[in-house]
Amino acid sequence: MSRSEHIGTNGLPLAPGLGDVPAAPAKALGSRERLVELIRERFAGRRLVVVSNRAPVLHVRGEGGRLATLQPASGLTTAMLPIVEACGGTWVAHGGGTADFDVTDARGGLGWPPERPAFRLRRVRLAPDVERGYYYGLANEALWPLCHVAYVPPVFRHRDWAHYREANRAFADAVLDELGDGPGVVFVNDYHFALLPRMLRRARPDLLVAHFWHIPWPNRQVWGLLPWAEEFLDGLLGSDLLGFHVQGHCGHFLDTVDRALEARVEHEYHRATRGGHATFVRPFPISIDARAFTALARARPFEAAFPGVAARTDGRLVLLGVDRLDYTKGIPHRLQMFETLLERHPDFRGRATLVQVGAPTRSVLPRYAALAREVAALVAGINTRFGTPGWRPVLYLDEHHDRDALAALYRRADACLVTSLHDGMNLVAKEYVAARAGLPGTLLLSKFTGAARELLEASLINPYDVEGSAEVLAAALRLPDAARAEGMRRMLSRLERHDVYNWARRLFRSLDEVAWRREALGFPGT
Ligand code: ADQ
Repeated sequence: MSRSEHIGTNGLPLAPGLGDVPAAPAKALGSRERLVELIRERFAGRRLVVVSNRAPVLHVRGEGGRLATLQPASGLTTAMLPIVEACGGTWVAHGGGTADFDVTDARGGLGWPPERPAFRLRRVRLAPDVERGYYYGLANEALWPLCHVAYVPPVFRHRDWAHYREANRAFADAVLDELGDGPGVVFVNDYHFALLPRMLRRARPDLLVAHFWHIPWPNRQVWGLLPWAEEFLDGLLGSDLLGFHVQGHCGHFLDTVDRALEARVEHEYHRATRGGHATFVRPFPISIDARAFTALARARPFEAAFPGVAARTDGRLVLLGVDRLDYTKGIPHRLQMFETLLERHPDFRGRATLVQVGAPTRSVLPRYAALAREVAALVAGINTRFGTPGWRPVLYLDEHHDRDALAALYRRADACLVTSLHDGMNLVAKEYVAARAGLPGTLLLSKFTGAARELLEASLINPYDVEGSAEVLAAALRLPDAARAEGMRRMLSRLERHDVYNWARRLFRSLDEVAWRREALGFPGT
């Protein structure tokens, strides 16, 4: 255990009881086992197919043509991987790695992990212009800003729309090919595949289809800006169950359908019916595998994972930011907040270091490239203004990191700063709580995240209010360690009960209810 883990923010050794929460004893039946049991019992005989744009692993050619694997930084794959590992089935995803198809069978699939395959990964090949239009264009320059309402205008190109349809078609074909004629449950993920549920329903009305939308759903006026608003809604209403992180987004969705489409919306039953088919719309707040993340964070010493950072922060407070470099995460606001903290509370100068980890993402898009430049300039500005020969205020690590290294960094951090301008959930906040495992900590959390509805002991901020947020941060850092540990422990205990398996179990239980209803109504294929 590193030195910092025994020392509170006030520099005094931790009182007994403020330390690490001991590893929880194994329960009779853990949440992972309960999920697997539910799927075996209720969906026996149906093949499970999970669909997402991003794959859990990419194959690339490294130096000298050596084959290497990459695990992308993504909230979605973080959440889905343990589920698919537990339940088996097929995961259909874009094959975006340079060597992805060097290792697959003739249909583009492979067992994963190779040494002991837990599921089949089916990769979908997209032509470069289709990928550009569907992923970078429609998904990330149109839908992403439209849904997050972070004051970045969406861009609508008709060519992107054509590519989006084409990509959805390619994924639908892959799903149908994997299923053959057999019965199936398809779990579609995210805004990349709004048209997929309708395509699947047309081809195979007997399939059970769930769709989970990982980002916010805006109000109907904002959604109405989308030139293809009706087509998207119709596509999503091909599913049996549509999930969002929070009730507010479900309400927005039903309200949007009510105004924009020929459909019957019954708010009291949380459903919309179109062409005789009902789609249930419910909140399922996503989570992480908290116990596994705690174990990961304990496994690797921070000093070994980040020797350079360890040397520069020894004996100092570490404030941590972990994000994909995305404008919705409010990274410039966070840097300005830290600058304000140093300006107004000089006792933190020389004593606190902000470690900002920013994984590059969607960098070919101009808005993302501009953000990377803005962040680098802000970091340089703060370091020039406040830095001293022995202290660099901001350490900026603008690269992807392995999960075990990241976990060690979270564990070392005295505070984690989540300043999203809007976020469906935000798993970083949950990973921090799990990594600290009851050690004193400060979670500064934007109230515009789904996570803010659950992590009630966090210090909530409005990131647009930079000065106000800096004051909340200063006050939170000055709280006694007993209070900082108590809050973290409470959040951890809730997180352990509501982990990612529990999330999936609730979702599949709802899907099971839908299947019963369909059966009772004599729906095809049940
Ligand atoms: P994201 O926008 O990707 O997810 P988030 O939920 O915070 O956001 O997840 C990010 C994940 O990437 C975390 O697991 C984090 O550890 C990892 N990560 C971040 N930076 C990294 C780095 N430098 N190196 C390696 N890993 C890094 C979307 C929605 C969220 C929603 C999730 C899940 O935008 O609101 O919580 O999906 O539904």
